Amino acid sequence: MKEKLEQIRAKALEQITQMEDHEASAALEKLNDVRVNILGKKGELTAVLKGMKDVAPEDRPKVGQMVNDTRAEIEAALEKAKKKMERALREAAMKAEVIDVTLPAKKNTVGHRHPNFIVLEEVERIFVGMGYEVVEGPEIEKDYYNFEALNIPADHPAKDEQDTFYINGDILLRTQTSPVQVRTMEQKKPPIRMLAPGRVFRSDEVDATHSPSFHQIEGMVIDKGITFADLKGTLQEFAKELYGPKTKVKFRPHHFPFTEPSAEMDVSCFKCGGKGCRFCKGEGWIEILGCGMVHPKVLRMSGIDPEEYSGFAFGMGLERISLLKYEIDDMRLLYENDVRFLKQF
Ligand code: 2NL
Repeated sequence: MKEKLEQIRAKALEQITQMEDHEASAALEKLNDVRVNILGKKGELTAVLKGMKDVAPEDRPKVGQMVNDTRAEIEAALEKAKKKMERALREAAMKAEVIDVTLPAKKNTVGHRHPNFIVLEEVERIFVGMGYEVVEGPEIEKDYYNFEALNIPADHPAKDEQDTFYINGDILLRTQTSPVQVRTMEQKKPPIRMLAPGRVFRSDEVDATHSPSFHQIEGMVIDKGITFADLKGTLQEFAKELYGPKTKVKFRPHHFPFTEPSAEMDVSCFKCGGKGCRFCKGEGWIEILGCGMVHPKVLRMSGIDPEEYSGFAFGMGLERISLLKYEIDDMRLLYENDVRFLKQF
């Protein structure tokens, strides 16, 4: 019995010592195997304990003591090895997680203001300086606000499904920001001095100068005694602020259903000063906006008496102004938002 116990003890301690050379996580598992094989229900030491009935009664206390001592010694060795392995595991994990505080910090990549936004803020600054209020409105509109209230008849080519995104027969994606002005006229008594910038939609194929979603800035002034002279003076001032004090403007007759009379405004080429160059295609002039006196029918439909009040309005494409200002030759670049492109402006 004594030899048997000695043999179990020696084998167990040897196995445990061997384990310490193994990779820690595998060794922890094997350590448990040792525990089960020796101390477990069917373990070797347990078997010895079960054999006690064959030991002479007078020897039992002594043998029992020996079994207990052996068990305690093996348990202590197991516990010690387990602690050692757990420490090794923890140290390995800490090593793997080590933070190198001398590494350079991760670069913080900030974006850049979009050219459209830079131009929008500039245009807003100019008109706010002249007492205008910036007003926004819904991008999904009623046919009434987008067309009818602007004196655009049902059979007008702009109303074609080819040009306008319809949600249904009555609801559409606005094709201009004029509905914002109509809504303002319905709600406010003149004087009105407003700027209506925003996203608009037209069913266009994407190319260097077209996109199905783009931006417009419209403006409108309504008060007693507003004339075409106010329109001209205002827009001339705007052009000088935007393109420099030497800028000249020229108005050409045009037609819009919502203004009468209507005009398009050109500015003297800000590249060549009007002599004619590649930029203005030899013209010396560059078209930048459409404008006119608000049609009396449009005023009346929105509840403003055209006998008492008159006004002017204008509209420009934001992308067009950005492309010209920054000499960008393809509108698609404005929608890609590649920060390497945006950072140039
Ligand atoms: C263009 C021309 C224009 C307007 C927009 C307007 C709005 C109301 C009444 C009358 Cl509520 N007019 N807006 C007037 C003239 C021209 O835009 O070429 N835009 C890109």
